[in-house]
Amino acid sequence: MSTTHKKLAAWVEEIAALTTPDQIHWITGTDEEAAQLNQALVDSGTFIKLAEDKKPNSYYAASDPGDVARVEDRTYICSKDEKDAGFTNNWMAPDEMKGIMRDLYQGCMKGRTMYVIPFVMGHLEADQPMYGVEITDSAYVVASMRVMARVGSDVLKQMEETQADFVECLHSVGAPLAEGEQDVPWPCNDTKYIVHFPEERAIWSFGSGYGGNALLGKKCYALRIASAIAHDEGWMAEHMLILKLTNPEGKTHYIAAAFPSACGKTNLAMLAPTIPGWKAEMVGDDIAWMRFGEDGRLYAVNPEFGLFGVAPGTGWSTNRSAMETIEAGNSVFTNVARTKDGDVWWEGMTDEKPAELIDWKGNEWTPESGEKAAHPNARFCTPISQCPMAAAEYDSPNGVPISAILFGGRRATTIPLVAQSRDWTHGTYMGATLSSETTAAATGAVGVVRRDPMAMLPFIGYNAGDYVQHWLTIGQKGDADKLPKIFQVNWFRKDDDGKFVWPGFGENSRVLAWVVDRLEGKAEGVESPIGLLPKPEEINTDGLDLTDEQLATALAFDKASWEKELPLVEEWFGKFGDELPAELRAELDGLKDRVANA
Ligand code: GTP
Ligand code: SPV
Ligand code: MN
Repeated sequence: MSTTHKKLAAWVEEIAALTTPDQIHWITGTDEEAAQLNQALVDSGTFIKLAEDKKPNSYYAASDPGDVARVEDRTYICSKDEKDAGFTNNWMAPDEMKGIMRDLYQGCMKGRTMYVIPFVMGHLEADQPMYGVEITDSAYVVASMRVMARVGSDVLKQMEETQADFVECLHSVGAPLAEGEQDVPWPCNDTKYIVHFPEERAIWSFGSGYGGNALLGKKCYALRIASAIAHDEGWMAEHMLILKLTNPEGKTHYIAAAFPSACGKTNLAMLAPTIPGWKAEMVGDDIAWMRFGEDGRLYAVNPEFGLFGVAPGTGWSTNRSAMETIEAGNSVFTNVARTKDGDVWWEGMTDEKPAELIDWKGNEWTPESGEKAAHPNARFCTPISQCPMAAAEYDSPNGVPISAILFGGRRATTIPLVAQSRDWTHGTYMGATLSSETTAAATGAVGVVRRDPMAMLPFIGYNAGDYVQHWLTIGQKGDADKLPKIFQVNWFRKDDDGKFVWPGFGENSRVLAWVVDRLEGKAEGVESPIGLLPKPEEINTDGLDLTDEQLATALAFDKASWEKELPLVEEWFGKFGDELPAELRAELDGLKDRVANA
């Protein structure tokens, strides 16, 4: 065994005996190793190398058409007690699940290499480094994990020195190869399981090679397992971007924002402000771990090292920084379209569509094809360090103090552009009742409104009632004037013609400016039943092609739509049963009164 870490050595030996790989490869993290793995992926047909003068050291992969997104219906929280998984999660008794999965894992790496990836989520020099080790039989997973997390020998060495505990992350694509059998470009299995054992801090994943199902440091560890750890230890693991915003006076605020999958976190994290004098820098684009600092403020760390971003909609006019990040190379593109000259393309990258492409399914494509060239959940996987507007703090072990938290989602109606909560409890209510139209980031129907508490519906690793209570508890622990102020936002409200009323993207800086003005006491706002709304004149619309009526539509509290919304919230709260915290019930009761009297 290539480690002096006793627990790790024993675990690797046990898994190798179960899965019977041809060989074991301990990932060191060097560039030479990456080059070898990339070449092996090209040789096996998983990767196509992109043209060096277009996207240096970058690769294209097309998944199996049935393995393109997270599989929420195959995702389980296997706590000992069913009650601890709560109503938002699938559950099975741990022993029963392990029985099923051991049968699946039996010999599942035959004909393949088993890779052992030591990694750390967050900084290696954090006060409490959060280690993990992923065992996988997918070189694609290794290539992606290398971008998304800090991996390799440095991590292993530090783990060995302290015999540190780590999260066991077991992954197999579930496609053993018989003697002499030719591999397919994207091995996977129709049977998929994404399973978490929160008490053991362990993850077992089988059958999928797709991002959130297979790069286990990301959603499985940094959200589901970490949220359970955070609940026990008094901190927070959240589905949030972290943005550093500096106003024209030079004052900096750090803002965290929770939006459901494919609802705009990466884009807001890479905001290009359209109002003069404002500067935005990115600290994180998907996950925030927040702990109280000694000064009583909440500090957020981005536990990741890379960006796994939605490709479609990312373009030179909407997200220039993301385009520059991928231009720098060292990236993996999955389920995008390819140009004939060895580059990538997707819907929304350029205003004009290329005359011909090879679509994500490998077919010849022209603008007349009538089909999308890239899958709607096509992704780029690229190092944060290459992002031209990354704040130096993305790599800080201790994180940044958060001044404001935003909750947002895709809602065509009802939810205004921005509203400030009265206090932390009201803000927790806004988060707990957050809703959004479903997107292609998970399998299943798209465009259906569902409740998505704190944008964590698919990622809460324990009982949702305990989770919202944990938010309230954090608020009780914190000092009211040091806690972040909580706001709700909605970039996706539509007019009667079905068009977005707010232009979004860089123009969202105008909304953030109001948020900052509120933090600094420069904007007064106007009370409404649902929270404090901006006065229209408090939103800077200089140079914006927006009529007063359109602004009013974006900002409006609309009584009729809230009368329709309240029964939906009532139904949602009903699902919590007696686990619904009384404070949240009281918030709903108060809201009902205010809406009725409006
Ligand atoms: P995950 O990586 O799945 O967690 O997604 P995300 O929350 O980071 O979403 P992302 O920023 O990748 O945006 C998803 C889609 O929404 C992309 O197609 C964007 O172009 C689009 N989008 C993002 N911000 C805005 C906005 O302000 N307005 C509009 N209309 N669309 C937006
Ligand atoms: C999401 O779906 O929220 C993502 C992509 O960020 S994945 O890592 O696949 O979960
Ligand atoms: Mn996400």
